[in-house]
Amino acid sequence: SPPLTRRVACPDGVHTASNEACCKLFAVREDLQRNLFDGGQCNAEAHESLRLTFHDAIAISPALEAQGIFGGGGADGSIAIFSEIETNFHPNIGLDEIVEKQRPFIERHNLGVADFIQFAGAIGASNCPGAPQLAAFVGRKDATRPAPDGLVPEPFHTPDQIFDRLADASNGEFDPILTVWLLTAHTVAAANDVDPTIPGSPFDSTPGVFDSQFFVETSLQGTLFPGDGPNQGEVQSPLRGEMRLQSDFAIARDNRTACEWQSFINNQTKVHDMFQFVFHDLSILGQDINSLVDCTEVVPVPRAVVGRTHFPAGLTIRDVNHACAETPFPTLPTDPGLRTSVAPVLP
Ligand code: HEB
Ligand code: CA
Repeated sequence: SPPLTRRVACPDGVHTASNEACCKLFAVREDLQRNLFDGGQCNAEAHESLRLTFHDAIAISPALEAQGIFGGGGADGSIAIFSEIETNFHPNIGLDEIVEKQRPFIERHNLGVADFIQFAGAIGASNCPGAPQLAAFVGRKDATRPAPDGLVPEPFHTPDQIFDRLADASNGEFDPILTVWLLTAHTVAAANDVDPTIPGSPFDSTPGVFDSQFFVETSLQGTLFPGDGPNQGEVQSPLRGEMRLQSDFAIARDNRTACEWQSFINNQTKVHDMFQFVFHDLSILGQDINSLVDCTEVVPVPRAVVGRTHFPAGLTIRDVNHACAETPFPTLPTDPGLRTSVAPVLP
């Protein structure tokens, strides 16, 4: 049998941890769950906290550095430390709100800003049934300067632009396939600012569940704009109340990624495992893993996914844009009843 891991007793007198550097995270976790995530919900703030992890981490560019230009520090907290600069960058629209909601938590706890942002995203995601237990590290170096503008992908960017940007940020690791894995996050997501007339419009019909419905619903023929669209970065969606990003639409149909996209449908193990893998690497972009302490044990193991993969009521395989030539589209049941509209995610 494996050797027992020696654990340390934390100063709070309640918890034990594999490394004493993890002890301070227990109080941060309880504070977040109670006071930001409504007692452990996969709520709007949980979604926004997960989005913030990406917008902080992805702002790093070895390509700019090679030209002698500062390329940003990746997961270094710069989006909150220099929020007056970075939340004014166009792709970061709306993130000023979650940055300001998180700020008092950062002030109450003795944790770096970079560590806090990634930890809050991991705790938020843990409230969404079906999500993986996301990685949590302590010890990142906080930013001393803001990231440059132009490094966060926009929904109106082409797949080429997005694939190039993600590859640059990760020294080639985030290729088109891993970009699909990263986009699994849009299964617990909504848009507030793409169409400001309909804030909280989700990308799938189950924004509170980390399931594969996002991959099903982005594969359906678009038939309507849920609000006053078309807006920049928006294309037609298949359901009233549902927002579809042009970038998700295009990557779902691109010949480099269509089969990978389809492979997530009805494969919860893949949804779970691939996002766990890519978030680990996303969350430490620009940092040296050897100087970090792994505190993933503090992140709750999420509940299992609820519900089965399905076509929304009234829609069937005939409504699919079948973009993967190699593999048949999975056989799925259709939800019973009349077609309904997708409810917004309210703050
Ligand atoms: Fe994301 C959301 C885009 C990736 C996560 N996004 C979102 C939005 C947009 C985007 C536009 C909406 C905003 C508003 O509010 O209006 N993304 C995008 C792009 C990309 C992405 C273009 C690249 C491809 N994401 C991503 C990733 C992640 C994410 C990678 C991970 C982490 N997002 C997210 C989330 C959300 C979003 C979670 C939701 C938020 C809320 O709900 O609020
Ligand atoms: Ca979902």
